[in-house]
Amino acid sequence: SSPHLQTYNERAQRHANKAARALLRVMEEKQSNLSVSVDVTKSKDFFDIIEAVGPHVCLIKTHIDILEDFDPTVIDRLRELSEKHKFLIFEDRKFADIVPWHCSIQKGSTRSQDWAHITNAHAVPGPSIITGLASVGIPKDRGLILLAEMSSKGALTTGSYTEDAVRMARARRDFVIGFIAQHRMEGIGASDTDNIAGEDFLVLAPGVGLDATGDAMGQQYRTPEQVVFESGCDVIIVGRGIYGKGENVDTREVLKQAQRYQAAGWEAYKKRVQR
Ligand code: 5FU
Repeated sequence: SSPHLQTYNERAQRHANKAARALLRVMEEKQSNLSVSVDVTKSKDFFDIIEAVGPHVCLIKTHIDILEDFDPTVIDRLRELSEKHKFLIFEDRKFADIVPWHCSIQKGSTRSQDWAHITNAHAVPGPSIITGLASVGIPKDRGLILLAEMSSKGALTTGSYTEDAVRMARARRDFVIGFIAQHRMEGIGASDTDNIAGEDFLVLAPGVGLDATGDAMGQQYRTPEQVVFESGCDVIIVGRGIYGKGENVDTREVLKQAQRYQAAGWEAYKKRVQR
């Protein structure tokens, strides 16, 4: 049956990639398909949010370059919290360049391959982006997510672009574990000769909100029910729905919202695998 009708646990046992297996196991263990996107600029707010939501998430998504007071101790603390609360880390780096930058991710200031279990890339440069990132990520058991569909209004990630992104992923199923997308992607763009049996792409969906339908800058929100139950996505990515502006955060409110989204995401998943 299609992966979205199987339990996270069943999929964890079969997945070819170690980071994907770890994520699926954590989801089942913590009963959470919630990823919180911690898009704040001060490390105090960053850690206040992570401490509050840590027990309720499977994955913390970062844009590490937006921290105005970043220093290497941020990474040490983030890794400690990842072990303490058992969540994986996803650096939303959106690589989109030719291969030589992979030298820079090994040597630059943040070196996300050392601490992020998962990172992502645009498909626009073609298969070389996967080859390049795999050369750094595979030895460290990392997983890569490709952007197949974006949540913003007017996004160009549609039709044949999405299909080509899925074809690129299919060719590297050991490393590409899934997509940023709004729907399931197994079998998309496959020809009769492609072996798609056992294809299991994790679908991580941003643009999730319970109280808003969008923002003034083109973001579009769908509910956990729409994303997980109706469209079969696996992980809900929530930012402002949980921490609002993200300044001087009220950790009790953040905790309350995290629990609310965790419950909504899990309920939609239970409903999906039970049907
Ligand atoms: F690839 C994408 C996308 O298509 N839409 C997104 O919103 C990524 N995102 C990220 O998810 C975006 O960069 C934010 O980090 C996060 C959504 O945050 P929000 O506060 O829930 O809108």
